[in-house]
Amino acid sequence: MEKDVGLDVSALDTALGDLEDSDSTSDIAETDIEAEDGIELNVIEDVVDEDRSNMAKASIKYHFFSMKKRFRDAEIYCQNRFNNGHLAALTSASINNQLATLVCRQYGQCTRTFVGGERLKGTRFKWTDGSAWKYTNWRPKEPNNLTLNENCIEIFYKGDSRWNDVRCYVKKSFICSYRA
Ligand SMILES: [Ca+2]
Repeated sequence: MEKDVGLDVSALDTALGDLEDSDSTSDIAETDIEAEDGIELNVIEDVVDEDRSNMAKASIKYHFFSMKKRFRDAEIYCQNRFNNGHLAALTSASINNQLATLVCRQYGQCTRTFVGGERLKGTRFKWTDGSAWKYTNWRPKEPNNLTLNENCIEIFYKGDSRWNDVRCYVKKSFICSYRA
């Protein structure tokens, strides 16, 4: 019986040691600073090349910005900030899922976020970076174009990484992409 107690104590020591190590990195403060200046999202490159043939062999980088802008202002911000910059095109399930997971993990919350999809006409949409419109990932009953006024695409409506058409002039966080 005494032996069992001894084992428990040693396990507790190990757990406390791990806790102290992770506290010393002060993750929270660093994340707050990065959020102001964009958070780099490292999507696996092979997948990007495979799915975006019009940008073949280009190394595509993604940055999440927590600051909120209207869709058009966010697109212009991406263009000005990065060479060949645009709002991000979600052209495959892999890119969609990787970006969504990275934003939630690295920013710490799945906040409503513009990506680069905008309505052309009716049910036709395009990506602002010129990527082909092939893959779609709408939430159930979307795009519903509520009050015929939802011409831009967001992710994380109700925390869902699938897409919602939404008003372009309501300010939101956004993801830029560009060729490195
Ligand atoms: Ca909608």
